[in-house]
Amino acid sequence: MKRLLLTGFEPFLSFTVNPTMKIVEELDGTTIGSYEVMSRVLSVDFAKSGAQLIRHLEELKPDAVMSLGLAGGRYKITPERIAINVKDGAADNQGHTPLDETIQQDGEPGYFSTLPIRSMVDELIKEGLPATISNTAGTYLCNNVMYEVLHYAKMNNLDMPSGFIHIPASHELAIQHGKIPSWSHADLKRGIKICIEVLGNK
Ligand code: PCA
Repeated sequence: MKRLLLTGFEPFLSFTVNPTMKIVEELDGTTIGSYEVMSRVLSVDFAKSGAQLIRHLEELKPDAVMSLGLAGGRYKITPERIAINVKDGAADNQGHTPLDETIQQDGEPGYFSTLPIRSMVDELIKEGLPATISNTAGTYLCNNVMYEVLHYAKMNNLDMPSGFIHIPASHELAIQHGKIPSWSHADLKRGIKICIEVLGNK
């Protein structure tokens, strides 16, 4: 059985709940397609989350990594195409606001996702769930985490499919927030399970 490291994030900014946290916690220890899921929740912290993730990679030695993040305001499931070597954004949960910084000084300007993003989108749509490839993961923590994993895989010559998927808000979050579109938790979770199945068929 292959092992998948599935990560989510804690709440941040005006988002009092992070739907990715509940999804990864519920999928932890389950088997989906050819993968056994091992979940971890990451901090929204520019100084910490990269190192946190590398520690999980070294400890769990997964065959693949799928990281999830909330994109409050998006209304589709959006596998990300690329992570860029930039940290810049709103305050993280420790109040850091990096400006035009690089993530890794010796890193490439960008790394493409090595997850089967086109097949994931095709299958989600076939299953009736709105989805599209996103061409920007932003420059906040989600981009940061996606970049760190792909950089680590490259530096260590690992054949480890890795990448990031942004998801819309859950109804629970949207009602608290008041100004963003949302999906049911069940549909968000089903979407992620479909993505893991597609990865397993790769
Ligand atoms: N989404 C943020 C960081 C944490 C999360 O769930 C992002 O898109 O960068």
